[in-house]
Amino acid sequence: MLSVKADPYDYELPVADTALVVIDMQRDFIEPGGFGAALGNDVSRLAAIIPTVGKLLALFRERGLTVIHTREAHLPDMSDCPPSKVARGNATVRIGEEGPMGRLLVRGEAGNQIVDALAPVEGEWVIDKPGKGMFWNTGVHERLQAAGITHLVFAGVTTEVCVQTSMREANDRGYECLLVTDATESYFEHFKTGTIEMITAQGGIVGWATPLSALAAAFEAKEVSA
Ligand code: TIU
Repeated sequence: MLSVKADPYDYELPVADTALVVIDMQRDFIEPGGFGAALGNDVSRLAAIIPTVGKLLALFRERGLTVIHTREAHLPDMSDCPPSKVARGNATVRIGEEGPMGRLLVRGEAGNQIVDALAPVEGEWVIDKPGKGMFWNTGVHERLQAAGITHLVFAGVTTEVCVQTSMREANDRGYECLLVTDATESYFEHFKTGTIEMITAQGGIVGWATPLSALAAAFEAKEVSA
């Protein structure tokens, strides 16, 4: 068991029963010409966390731990995309329509892939999710249970939309969740801050939060003492 300095108090992390979940680090949210940009957002804020997410991935990969990547992705026939989701907002190009990187938020399109720097490697789980949360219509809960995973460490984008929704879904299913604060980002700075406060308030009503340095220090301290 690792003890990680975190808010609102130390997070106890059972190494073998913990998975890293990297939410939606896709070109569609992070690069110009994707879905995030079509909604009018400044995507450069999200690109800035790629190196930190890379270091977090390395921490788990070097130790052979479970790594899960999610992608917000719809079937090419859009049968898993509610019309309300397509209609929402004032996007210049809508979900399912052709953009510079292919059809927005559609499985298999160039823009729907995880950014090259964080691409999944052999053996890692890649979960295509039609919703904002990672549990809706994905079967991932059953897979996690079969693997004996009880603790989830979260990173990715965006903090208040797909990351927070996934953490809340995980919370309701009994997982102990830790958010890595410098490995997540929002198009809106105050939403990121507010989300971290919401998660950790009231004694960790949704979970815990900590920077990558504290998580890395906890791994290293255990390995030195082992
Ligand atoms: N728009 C926005 O902030 N997020 C999403 O639409 N999806 C995810 O957060 N992945």
